[in-house]
Amino acid sequence: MISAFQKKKLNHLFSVYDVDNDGRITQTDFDMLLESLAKITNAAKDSETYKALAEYFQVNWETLKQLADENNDGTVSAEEWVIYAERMLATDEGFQAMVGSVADTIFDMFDLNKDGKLSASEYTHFCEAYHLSGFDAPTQFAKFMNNEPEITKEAMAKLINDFFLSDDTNSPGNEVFGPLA
Ligand SMILES: [Ca+2]
Ligand SMILES: [Ca+2]
Ligand SMILES: [Ca+2]
Repeated sequence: MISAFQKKKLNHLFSVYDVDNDGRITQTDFDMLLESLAKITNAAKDSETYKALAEYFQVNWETLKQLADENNDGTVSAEEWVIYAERMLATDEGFQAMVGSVADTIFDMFDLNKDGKLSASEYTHFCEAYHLSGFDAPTQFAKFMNNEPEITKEAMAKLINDFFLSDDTNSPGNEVFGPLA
């Protein structure tokens, strides 16, 4: 069972994925993410980078739809999302499938200078691509840094782990996708 606090975080993440704010996750949200990411990484439509990104988002959306769209209406509601996440988070394999590889890929996408670390400006790009708003990204980023100038992949994995699994309301990872409402 997930706690009420974990559920709150999952609902927050749902709103992150629901880029166009229509209350459900659809292909459109993934298309919008693809476009903002292509823009930030300067990937032209006919480039290999763009094709790889498009393929990545398509596979992700198809997988999510297959696993979460219980009523087969082609969209994932907030309720379906929480049920799906709760099921995935219940086992190590599920956690890896839902979170592990995604976190790695997203880190690599936004590590724009490919130095294996995430800087405040790279995190800001991440927030822009996901349309996270209502807060100052560099200030937010500073909360995660732990006296280091940048975040390593391992440190980010720990933050993301805490986002999904920690029940400690003081965990810095709780706000890795922006402050909780
Ligand atoms: Ca949507
Ligand atoms: Ca559905
Ligand atoms: Ca970097």
